[in-house]
Amino acid sequence: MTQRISLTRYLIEKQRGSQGASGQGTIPPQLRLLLEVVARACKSISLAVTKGALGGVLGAAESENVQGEIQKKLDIIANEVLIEANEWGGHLAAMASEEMEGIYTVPNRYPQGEYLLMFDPLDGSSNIDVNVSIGTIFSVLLKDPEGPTVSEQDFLQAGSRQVAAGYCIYGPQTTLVLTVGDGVAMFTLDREQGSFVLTQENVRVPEDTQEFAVNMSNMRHWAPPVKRYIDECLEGKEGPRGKDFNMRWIASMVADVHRILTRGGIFMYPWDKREPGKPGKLRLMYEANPMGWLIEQAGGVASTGTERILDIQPTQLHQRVSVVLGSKNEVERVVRYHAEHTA
Ligand code: P6P
Repeated sequence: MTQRISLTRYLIEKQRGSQGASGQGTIPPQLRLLLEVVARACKSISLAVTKGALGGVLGAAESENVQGEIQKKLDIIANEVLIEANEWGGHLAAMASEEMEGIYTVPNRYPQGEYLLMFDPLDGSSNIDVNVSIGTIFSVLLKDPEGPTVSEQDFLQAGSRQVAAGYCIYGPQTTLVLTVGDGVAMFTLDREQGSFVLTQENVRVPEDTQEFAVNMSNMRHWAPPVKRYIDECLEGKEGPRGKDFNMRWIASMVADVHRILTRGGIFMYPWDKREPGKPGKLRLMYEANPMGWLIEQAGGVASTGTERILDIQPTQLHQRVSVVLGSKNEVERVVRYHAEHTA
């Protein structure tokens, strides 16, 4: 049986920069600590999610988040778990969350660190009550060491400046998927041991696919290049693509992206004309950027349709973005269709 490498050992070897099981790459001690704490918080969230009705955690809370979305009880629980797990460790300066309007600065009673942590504590929460996979998405930036006290401005960095990103998917398995900039690794939670165990590293997204993920009910609202791409997929063998396509839409980005990291595919949540002023539905800082980096680190492409997601210079903490990510050759085709449309 292959030796089981725990997340702790994987991160310690990353910290040492040894050639161990994880290969090249090093991370500073404070980042290792941060990632261990986030993983521990995800274990707690997984326990709460798995209890479901037995834990009295299903259903809606009587509140809305900053996005104007009705919060689920588990949205609030997951947010609190991440805040409480991370605020005292001394590795963070501040946190930002889909569930909170402004940033959460580490209280003065705790030492301040140099990292900034952003998260969607429970993505896909509309699926909670129907027992479909959901997950936690997180992104880590470095605060400007020379800067004054931490503010929202510190978070407004392009996705290319992330130092770590990942998600934890709560499905048939609880799996943590992580990058620190030298490839993507997956860790499955061994519930008997209570630890995450390395189950895949050097994850690669196949450059081609026959599987697309999009919410087809929005088709009439899409821009022409997106409609052209999906129409051609639907024409299958008889059409210009010369091959049939399959469709998946879980309405849980974590689950759709996990499938793409596992077997390829293209995921799209494009701009649509229902809210022309909004570039898209998904949030840049704690959904598109971390997922986009993971996809790129696995050899895929992450675009808005017209530009690389990780190049976007954010102007607002909760800004939205159009997302087209996954298998390189398919995403590049969508980008080409956008360019041809505007030419
Ligand atoms: P729709 C979940 O609410 C989410 O933010 C993503 O996880 C998911 O991909 C998308 O929205 C689903 O959106 O419009 O299909 O419900």
